[in-house]
Amino acid sequence: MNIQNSELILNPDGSIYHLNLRPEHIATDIIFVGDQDRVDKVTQHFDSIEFTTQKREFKTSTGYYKGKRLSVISTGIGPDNIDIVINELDALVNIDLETRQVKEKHTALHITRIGTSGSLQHDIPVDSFLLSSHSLDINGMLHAYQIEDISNPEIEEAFVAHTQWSSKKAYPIIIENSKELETKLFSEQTYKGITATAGGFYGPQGRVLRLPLQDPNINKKIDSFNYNGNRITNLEMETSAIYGLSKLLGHHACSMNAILANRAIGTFSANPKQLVEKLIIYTLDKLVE
Ligand code: R1P
Repeated sequence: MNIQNSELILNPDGSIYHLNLRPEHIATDIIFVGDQDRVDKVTQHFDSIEFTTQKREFKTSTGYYKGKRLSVISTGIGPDNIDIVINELDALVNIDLETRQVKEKHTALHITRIGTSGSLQHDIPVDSFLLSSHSLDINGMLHAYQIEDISNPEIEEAFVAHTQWSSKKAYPIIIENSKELETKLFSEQTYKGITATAGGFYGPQGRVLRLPLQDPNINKKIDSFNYNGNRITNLEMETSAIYGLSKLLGHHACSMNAILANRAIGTFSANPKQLVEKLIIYTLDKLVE
């Protein structure tokens, strides 16, 4: 069946609508960053860059690091952007853009996010690295899809009971990372835990400036959740959407987090740029090992 022009939108040069990319522009190993300025911070370490483009917050550069072809893409902020980025990247490799038909042969992408995040636990300090073994989706974007095969009802039910999660909010979903990528990226230099992904920076992450929260104790309840030794270690805004859509579409994904803040203690890194730079180099080297 042909996918209609209104559903799969291409630009006049044949590139996909938001990312501005054609299939030949991307590698199958991809690094996601949030901030578009972070793309150059990654590619400055490359041997060579073959292609760069940008539309809105989506900047892509493809090149070689120590002989491995990699694309670096900025996703901007939030799960709504991840819906665009992953669906469009998947279309580039798994849909024939000329015939508008799904290809018979599936191509799996390997997606590693290098992000910044706030720790929720006293013992996961500022300036550390954390690999997301799972992600807890509390933003709801994934509920637009059929998620039965990727969710983990037992732990989700335990989380709902522990937090007395309001039924008016999106039902939480726990999604696993790619064990293949985790094996490459994990070391004694990284903490590991469940990363919660919120759909906003302030209220949805329990921050209060002038607006009271639906549940003023939500962060304390999230911090104290423990399921067979699995804790929710940090909060950010993309990982569950990346894990969920990657699993549904047959791609591999793993998130690496630079812990900039410790929300349990109230501290913030004295040198966030240096920490992100260290995580970039660590991740690049692990990907080519
Ligand atoms: C919020 O300031 C942004 O920073 C974090 C959050 O997930 C959100 O995107 O990640 P990035 O630094 O990767 O953008």
